[in-house]
Amino acid sequence: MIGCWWREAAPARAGRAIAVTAAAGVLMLTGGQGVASAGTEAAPAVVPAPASLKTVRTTSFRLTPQSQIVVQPPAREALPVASYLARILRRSTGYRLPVTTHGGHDGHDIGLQLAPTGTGPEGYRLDAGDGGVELRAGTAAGLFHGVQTLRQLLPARVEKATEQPGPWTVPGVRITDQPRFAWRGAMLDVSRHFFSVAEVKRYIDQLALYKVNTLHLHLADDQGWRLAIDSWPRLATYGGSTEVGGGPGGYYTKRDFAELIDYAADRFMTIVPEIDSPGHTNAALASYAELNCDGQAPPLYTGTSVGFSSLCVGKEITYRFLDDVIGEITAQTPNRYYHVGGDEAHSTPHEDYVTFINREQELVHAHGKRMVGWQEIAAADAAPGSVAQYWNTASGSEPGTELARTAVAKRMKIVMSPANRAYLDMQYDPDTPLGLHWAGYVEVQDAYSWDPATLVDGVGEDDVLGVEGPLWSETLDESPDIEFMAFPRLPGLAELGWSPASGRSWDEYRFRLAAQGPRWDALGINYYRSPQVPWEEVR
Ligand code: TNX
Repeated sequence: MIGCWWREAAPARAGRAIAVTAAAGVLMLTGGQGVASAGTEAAPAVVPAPASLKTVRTTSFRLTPQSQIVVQPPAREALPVASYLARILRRSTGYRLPVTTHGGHDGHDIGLQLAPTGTGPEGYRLDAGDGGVELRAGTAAGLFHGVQTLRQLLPARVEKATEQPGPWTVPGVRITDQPRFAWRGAMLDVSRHFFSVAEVKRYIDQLALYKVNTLHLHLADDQGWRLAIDSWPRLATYGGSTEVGGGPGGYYTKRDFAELIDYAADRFMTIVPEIDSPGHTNAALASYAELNCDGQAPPLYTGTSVGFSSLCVGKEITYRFLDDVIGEITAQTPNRYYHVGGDEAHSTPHEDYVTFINREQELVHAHGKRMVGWQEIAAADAAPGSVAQYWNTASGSEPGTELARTAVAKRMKIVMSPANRAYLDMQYDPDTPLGLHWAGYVEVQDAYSWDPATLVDGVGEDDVLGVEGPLWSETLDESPDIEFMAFPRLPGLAELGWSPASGRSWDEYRFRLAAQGPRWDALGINYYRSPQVPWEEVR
């Protein structure tokens, strides 16, 4: 079994001023928005790379003070997306940009239309040129993802919160785009350190930029229970009262949680809740003595060890507790999944573990959801359509690779989160001031240069539901910390989840990634200036 042997705590906070060395000058920037190999045609620097993008050099679009955002009927679902776009563009351009449903539009306008485009439930078509911008999708989600692409086609200063000088030009493009995988996720551990509603919303906005559609919230672990459960109130009020290092912790009220779910939904992102079990449960065990096999509540825990706690598999109250918790949470979460955790249950005998996960799966099904869990749940009688989240490193000898094949044999789906590629809490190198390194150091190239459908022998394209970047928070406690670990790796994982497998290469990607830097500067995102990324060459 893979252990997690990291150092206890990280030293200073990550600073912004990290020196960057520019890489070889063979690529050039064009028009402030694109990068291209010398002598070849410029391609706009969009991340994730669209499935098909053609630049049309003879034309371009310019936003003007007269521009409108014109929504074609049927408008009801498209209007909120148009308003979202208008809010972003108005701040930096200072233009009025009225959203209207009246009439046609001319060369200054941005048109949004819900119409079949043959690009699936999340795809879109985007044409830009001197005739205007035409964004079409079969769903509002598709329009929303198309809007994210449009943002990246505009100059980086469009992301600023205050009025900036123009011109606001979009290169001539024809884009047809749709995702490779349905689950493009990020996980945030709000247990080891608590993050406020505002901090989670900030991360949601950043994830939406890269077409991430799943936010997995790790809501309970040994160090803290972070969601109010009416039938077991002490979970939050006591179990949520501290965090790693002994800080004040915190929890989301039901209203807070509903606010997060709505905020995510407005960005076409779904929240998958996780209550880790049967291990990683000290906060619950400390809150209710009756959940312990010996009837004794342990003290709250503020360290970073794993594998010492377990719910009591033999007691019926354990399942009444789970039924209540799962019932209250699933009543709030609209999507089809509930994450049971299931990892590193080192204090639960294997037979008990299987019994426990089987019973928990029944409860998840009784509440109308599919079970998701870390790879270990594949050892239980997981149902077809349940999801195993792969977290080992695929070196070949690890238990996770076998568990992943077991999961496939059970017709489960796999979400790929290999720790040495996708774990956003891994340090970039030995000097990274935050994070852990039990799975190794994960530089930006390591995080990008792999493929979800070829990583584990016996797990192919059809078995993979998607990709997720987990961000464990033993060493992180505020937004700048989240950002420093997620950026610039998260956009690369998002691209693995969205873009076609063919034609991707680190040598090309790193220039598109570098072009994101000025956007993050404009948005105030605290990112790691990896020396692998040619930041200076795209300024
Ligand atoms: C392993 S991998 C864990 C978490 C830790 C993380 C730190 C897995 C499913 N669990 O409990 O927070 O490593 O990187």
